[in-house]
Amino acid sequence: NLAPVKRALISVSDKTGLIDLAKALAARKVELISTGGTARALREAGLAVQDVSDVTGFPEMMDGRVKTLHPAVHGGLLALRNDEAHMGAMTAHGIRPIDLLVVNLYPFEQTVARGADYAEAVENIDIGGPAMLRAAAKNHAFVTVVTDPDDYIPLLSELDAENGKTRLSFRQTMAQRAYAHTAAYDTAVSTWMAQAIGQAVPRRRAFAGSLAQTLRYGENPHQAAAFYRDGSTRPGVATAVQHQGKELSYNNINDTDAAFELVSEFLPADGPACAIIKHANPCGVARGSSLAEAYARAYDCDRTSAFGGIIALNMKLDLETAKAITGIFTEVVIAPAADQDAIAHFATKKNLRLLTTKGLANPGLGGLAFKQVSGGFLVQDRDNGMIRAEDLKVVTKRAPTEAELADMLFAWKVAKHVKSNAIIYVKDLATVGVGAGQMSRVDSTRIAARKAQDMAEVLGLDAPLTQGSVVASDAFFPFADGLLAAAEAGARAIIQPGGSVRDDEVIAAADAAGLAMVFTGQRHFRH
Ligand code: 93A
Repeated sequence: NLAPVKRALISVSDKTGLIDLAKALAARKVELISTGGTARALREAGLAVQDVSDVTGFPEMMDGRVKTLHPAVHGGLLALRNDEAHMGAMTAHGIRPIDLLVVNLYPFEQTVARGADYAEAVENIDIGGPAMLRAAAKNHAFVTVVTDPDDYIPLLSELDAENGKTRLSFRQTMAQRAYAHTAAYDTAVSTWMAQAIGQAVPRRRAFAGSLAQTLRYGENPHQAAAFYRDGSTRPGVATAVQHQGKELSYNNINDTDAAFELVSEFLPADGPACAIIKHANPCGVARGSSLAEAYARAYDCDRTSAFGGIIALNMKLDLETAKAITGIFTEVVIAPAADQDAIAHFATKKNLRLLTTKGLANPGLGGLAFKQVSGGFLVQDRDNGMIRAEDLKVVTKRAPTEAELADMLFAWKVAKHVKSNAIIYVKDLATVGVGAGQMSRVDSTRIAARKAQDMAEVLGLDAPLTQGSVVASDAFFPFADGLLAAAEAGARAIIQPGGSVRDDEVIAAADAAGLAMVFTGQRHFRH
């Protein structure tokens, strides 16, 4: 019943695959109409094309702001071919049907990403393109719309298989993609504008991303999954370059993100640092005099869990560190950069993925964080809280020593990246026990101490490294029991937000045990 595709309008900013597509359409006797730049490219390739200005009877005007916004275009896209009145209107106004629309939009996100100013960003908001995409997609009963160059080959296959026509199911799939494309596009504009006018609060915002990758599966093999980018240029897992190894899995991406966000807390100017992540929690974080030493110290926090872990480094990966890392099975290594000989060393390990990011992520940067709940999702500012030594309030009789203070600030940075309830024991700028994700704080405190005890046996130490350690707690101790458990494990100093109704009790217990304790006044719940 539907007629074969006879007339196509092509208007694309991304000219990838354009000429091949247009040649293939011309070979199938499809008439081509195009806008300025697209028409020029087609003519240069020797193709016959009609200018959209000849179709509308108006020149492209106002710097191209108005080129296709005309009834000769929109009537041709929107008319119901089985409606006499619609067809009558077409005849009365000299409008001819457009059966196929190929449009991709002004590269708004790329323009903004390369630092364009406000006026240039505004000029790159495509109006005519989305209008046509939405019109053609609405009329998918009769019109085929294609917006992604990856769909050009499927389109041609469809036309060949269907004698120059397309099936309804194909048009529906393409229409759905067109709406996803225009929705994501307007979202990018809205996100940019919120930032540009300083309205970064997560209110009245639209959210969308562009498909980066379809994943083999989600958290579990029975879950389908995909990875979307939000257009941010911030160094991280979404913008990293992968040098080798198989495709990242859903869990890999999640853990790699956790690892890199954590290690980015540690400025390279203060020396090398390494974080090892398992199931989104760190099982070892350390500084060292060299990167290899930082890795070795992080590994020694919990060698059992580090197996099959994800490693993030705050500096360029060197050969020595690369060699140490390949001593055990590791899933992913992410670093700002990597030396050639380190890359060459990793090449022998086919299952190890190496990612480089061209820098660290600024932990103080704003942005939004999402969490899905049934029937909706929660949006909040990302946790960019950062504490300096001068923000700390000493609440015990004993003040922390310089070394304890340095360990406290280190432990606090780690605590921000550990699932609540989070308890972290640190000694000499290395975690020695991590308690994560427990329903009671005292359990986290005990689990971390017990893990340190286990490691003391593995390392052949007389006493666990929690002896003489400092402890960070992501939220206040509601009772003195957690603090006492830490003291029992040998902790000498505590960093925590404070703010419990029983703070006095907790402080008295710390004083009685001879501990030094500081309050940050800031909490780092993470769920
Ligand atoms: O400035 S627009 O919003 N006004 C329009 O009427 C219009 N029609 C198509 N931009 C418009 N387009 C866009 O031009 C298309 O979405 C496409 O991205 C681009 C193609 O322009 P050219 O063919 O000149 O390279």
